[in-house]
Amino acid sequence: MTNHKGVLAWIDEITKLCEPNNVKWLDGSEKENQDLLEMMVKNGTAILLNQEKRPGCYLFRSDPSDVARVENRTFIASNKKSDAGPNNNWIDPLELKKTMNSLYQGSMRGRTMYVIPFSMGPIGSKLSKIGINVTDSPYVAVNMRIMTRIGQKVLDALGDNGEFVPCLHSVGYPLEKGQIDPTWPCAPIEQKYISHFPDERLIWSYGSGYGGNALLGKKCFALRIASAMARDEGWLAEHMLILKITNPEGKVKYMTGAFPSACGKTNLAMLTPTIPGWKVETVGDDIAWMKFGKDGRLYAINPEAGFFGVAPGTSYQTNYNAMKAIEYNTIFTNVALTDDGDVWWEGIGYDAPNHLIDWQGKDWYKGVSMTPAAHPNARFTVRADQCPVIASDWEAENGVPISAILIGGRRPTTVPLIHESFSWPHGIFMGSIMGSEITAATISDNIGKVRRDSFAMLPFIGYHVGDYLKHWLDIESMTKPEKLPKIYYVNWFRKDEFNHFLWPGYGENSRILKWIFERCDNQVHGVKTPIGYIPDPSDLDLSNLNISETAIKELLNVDKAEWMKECASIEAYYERFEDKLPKAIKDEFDSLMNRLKA
Ligand code: GTP
Ligand code: SPV
Ligand code: MN
Repeated sequence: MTNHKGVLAWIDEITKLCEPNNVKWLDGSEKENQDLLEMMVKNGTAILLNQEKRPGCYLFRSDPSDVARVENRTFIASNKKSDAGPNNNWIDPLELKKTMNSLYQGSMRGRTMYVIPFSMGPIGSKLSKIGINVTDSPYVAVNMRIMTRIGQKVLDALGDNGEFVPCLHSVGYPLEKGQIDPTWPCAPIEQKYISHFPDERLIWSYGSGYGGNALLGKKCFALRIASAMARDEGWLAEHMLILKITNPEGKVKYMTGAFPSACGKTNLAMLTPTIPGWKVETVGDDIAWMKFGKDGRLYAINPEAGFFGVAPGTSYQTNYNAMKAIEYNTIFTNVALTDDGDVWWEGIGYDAPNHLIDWQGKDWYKGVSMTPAAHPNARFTVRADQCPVIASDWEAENGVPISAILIGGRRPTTVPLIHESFSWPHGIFMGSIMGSEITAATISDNIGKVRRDSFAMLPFIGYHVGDYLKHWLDIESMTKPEKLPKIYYVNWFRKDEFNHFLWPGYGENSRILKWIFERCDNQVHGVKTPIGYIPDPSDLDLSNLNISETAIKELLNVDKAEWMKECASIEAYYERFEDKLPKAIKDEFDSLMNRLKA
């Protein structure tokens, strides 16, 4: 319990507004977790998986309309519209609160309201921040327990007057007397609101129970609200993995990587190197908070405590460490169920059995059923410390020092396997022009189409994208140039004319990490192209890799005509910034054009 007057007053206010049957403060204990899971198995919300094959594992199936983040129902309600910018949906905060207040009125009737104090980052660390999540979804409660640090310890760290971010969540499905509760209650799409009030550091989410819409510590707090805090306080809140890499001589570096949703962060963070003697360990797989240390370097912490990872495509071949992590104590959402109570998904690395129950709870027959058995955005939720390669220092109180920042996305053409920026502003320019095919991680009619996604933050910046790029540029003046990480643009997804990936990816990406590692130490040179430095193919470790010279040539190809077309598309994207495109970015764009024309 707590004597924090602000917390108590807020909980009181929400209780009066949402009218739950009960209010339950979560203490974070194992017993409480077991009780919640048991209750959900009993009422049919959860399926207990085969306890011999998957001890401590549960399966949930969401409503078919509630399977991913909903970007067109996500709002940044800043006081000024111009602070939200072209990448965000904006509604006047007063108007939005009015609409949502009437939705929240009695929205928890017939349900229990869970109060979940949580810490983003290790409890009590100076880099951490505290939130209080109020939710009427027990599914959210058990997931928040994995994804963040929750319970009484957090209230103790908060004390009587510490700062917290109020995070209100309701599935938006009040139960009147006698009304039957569906297994996945949620509201219709036009009533869903994933709302952020960055000026008052407040989150209101209504109508969805899935992923980033509902686990409010993740995208809502650790990115959208935290990015606004970071801008004000001089740090960075980013959609980035954090990895630790050790070379055969035992030298360690840390790298972060910004790739859009379902573009390979979890995989890179847990990679099993295929080159002998190299080791990769995981610090984080989705979000990095980076602040300057006393030595002038950027240090990153992973504010999360678990992984909410994409299941399809995850196999012992592609991501061994994730597969080991999810052998026990894991929550699966929207994967397929085998007849013997295990899980299956497309790309799990072995054939489907003849019969499955698909993610919608329907019979599925191999060779007959035409739809995927698992939803493409099916996910697992697992504690970070279950990952066999979690770095021993992943909870380091002051974070880990970053040597390189990787950025990238799914680009079938144009963008080479790897290129390095000429300078910090050029690296920020590279981040600004990042593009990627839209994936199933968001609900969209445009899946597969390339969209610009600056630093993989398009749906996650809590303010204007132009101001965001300016903040990245301003970082340069906060330290000495040699202290800044180098910036690299990678693309594992370039394809040949037959639509096949040219690069084998996954563990083989270690070869590219090695080049980056050696570039950071000036051990290899870069070949200058109009877009940045690329490797001399002879500096790439391709030993024991079955790849043709033509493929390597194509992977590293920088085609001026293709890049001129790219520039036209970048220019169109920049037009949306109106007067907020930083001059340094425009200068970088002009320089690129000049280099391409030369
Ligand atoms: P979010 O959790 O949505 O932010 O996604 P993420 O960026 O962590 O992506 P993740 O690592 O889960 O990968 C998403 C999909 O991309 C999976 O189906 C992977 O199998 C696939 N993938 C990851 N890395 C590679 C790669 O190097 N090459 C190829 N071809 N596919 C990859
Ligand atoms: C993403 O979409 O980038 C995710 C999943 O990591 S979610 O938590 O739904 O945002
Ligand atoms: Mn993500």
